[in-house]
Amino acid sequence: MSEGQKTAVIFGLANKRSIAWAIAQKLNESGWRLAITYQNERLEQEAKDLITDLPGADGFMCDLTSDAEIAKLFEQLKERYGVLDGLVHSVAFAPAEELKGEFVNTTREGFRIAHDVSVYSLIAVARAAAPLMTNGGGIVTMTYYGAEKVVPKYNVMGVAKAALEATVRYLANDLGPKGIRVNAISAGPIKTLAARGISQLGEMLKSHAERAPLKRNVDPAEVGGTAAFLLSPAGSGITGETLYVDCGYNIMGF
Ligand code: 0WE
Repeated sequence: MSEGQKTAVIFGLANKRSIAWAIAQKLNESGWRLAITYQNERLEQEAKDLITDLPGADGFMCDLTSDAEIAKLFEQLKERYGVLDGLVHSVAFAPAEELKGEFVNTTREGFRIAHDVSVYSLIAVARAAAPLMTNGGGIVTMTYYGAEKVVPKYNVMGVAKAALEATVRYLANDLGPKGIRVNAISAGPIKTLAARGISQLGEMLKSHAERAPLKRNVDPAEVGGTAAFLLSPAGSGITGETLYVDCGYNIMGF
């Protein structure tokens, strides 16, 4: 390990199309040492195959719906690294049925699951990571425009992303005095495993590319680059923010 190398933990790796993977690659290129987590045994082999590509990176299993697994993970991270400098949260889930019909039909259980997995998990890992961020640090999560404007079928995920963006501000206020910055990246639509189940994704990507000032869709590597920037000293004055990496889509009124 090189002197002064920084260490980040990344949540949300499922496969090579994961935004978490694009961020891991950029952080690796920027010289970070990485702890990369995956949810369960089902995703373990694919995750391990990817992690092997990154020198010095380690894989850990952690299901963020379990307080016990989070506690165990951070014990392992403390043991292995001592200090953490960065945390990336690229995790979201709502039951498939919730992303099909009308928002008004959101179920109590669908609402609970979406908010538990996609929002509470950030609070839980931020609290667990803070004591390891003894030199200050950066936390980055992923959000989407459906938090602020209605995107048909995004439904309860839009409400969860609104809560996530507010969570970023409240965490930034609590952790700022410890030198820990907390920000969200609002990415344009990207073809990931999570997005693949969405029937209108092809149509969305086409319309996004037509309307965005840059006349194209976002490359996951651009999201990775923005995360690396936010976690770097270049981002040292930014906290509590939502940064758009959407080719300018959000600025348009018509
Ligand atoms: O945040 C997301 C996707 C999040 C997501 C996707 C799924 C599909 C499979 C959360 N939970 C699930 N559950 C599943 O069972 N995006 C920003 C991508 C996305 O998802 C949409 C979109 C866009 C864009 C859903 C409906 C409409 C647009």
